[in-house]
Amino acid sequence: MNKATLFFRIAFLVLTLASCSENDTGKKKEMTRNATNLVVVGFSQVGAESDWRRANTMSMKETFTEEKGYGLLFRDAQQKQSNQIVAIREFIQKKVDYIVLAPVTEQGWDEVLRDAKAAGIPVIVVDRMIQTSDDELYTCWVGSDFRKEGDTAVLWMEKTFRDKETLTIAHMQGSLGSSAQIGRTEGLHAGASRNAGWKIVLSDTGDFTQVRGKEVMERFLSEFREIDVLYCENDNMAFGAMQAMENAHIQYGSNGGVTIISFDATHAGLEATRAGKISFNVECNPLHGPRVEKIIRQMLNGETPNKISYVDEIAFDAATITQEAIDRRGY
Ligand code: GYE
Repeated sequence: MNKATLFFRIAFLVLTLASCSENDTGKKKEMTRNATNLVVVGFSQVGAESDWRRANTMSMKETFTEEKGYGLLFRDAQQKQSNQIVAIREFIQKKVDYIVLAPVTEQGWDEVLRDAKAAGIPVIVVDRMIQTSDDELYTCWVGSDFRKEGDTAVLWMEKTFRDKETLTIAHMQGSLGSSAQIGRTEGLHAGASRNAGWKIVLSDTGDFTQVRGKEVMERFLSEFREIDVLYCENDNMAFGAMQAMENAHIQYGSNGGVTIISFDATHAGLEATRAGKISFNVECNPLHGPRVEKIIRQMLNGETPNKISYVDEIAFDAATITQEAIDRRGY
């Protein structure tokens, strides 16, 4: 550790300890922060529910380091919006320079964001979107086009199953009310409404986790076994569903049985795709750290970032995926 880093560490510790004390005056905190010269970022993260999420957390932590001039306050909400509201209030109280929010759900942010705005703290929304009564309550958003992801999966289904008169679909949804669930679900529903033979026979949320994915699939199989397609809104739920199918001796994959469609295309997800367990996997990129940093740099330079920025994404077909694509995958 060089001297500058040591200085920043000590200074940041002083800042954190100082702001923990409830009796502190705002003035004193301000003075302590200025002494560090760090840009303080409060990041409210959804949780640690999936490989995607862990990669996203890593990307943020690797980006907002003291070496690069940042002090990061990281708060894991354990998939509860109420925890995120507590975290944002803490960030306001600590007078962070920027609030970064990866929201659990789209709704319910107006009140706390009004407080952030009143405190003059810019809010950058990342990954999932939010719906607010007033767009000025947040500075900007960067993330994926989830509806487009759903449409990409549906186009593949239309092409792959064009000769099939009926198609029975089990739909494993992500966390209800999250943009990732809403967009991917809308895509499937639009596909089902224009393909008369498509029947969504089962539908439930597995909350984006492997454990819930397994439980939900067990229940699905106890209700209905003639499933053609499992439309699964992320890789981890797909892994859970695979365990459930293996335990129930249900065949799945590209060689016959249940065809699995998944989202995220993480390293493990791509391996399962190459093995033919997942037939089609739509990419969702979690490496948002540098994107958020770019936004903060723009603001520090007095520029106005784009209100909405979508990340480019592709998809992987089990029939064509290469080992090289997997090797290149860093998450
Ligand atoms: O697909 C899932 C994660 O919001 C895009 O959340 C994200 C989703 C991702 O838990 O794996």
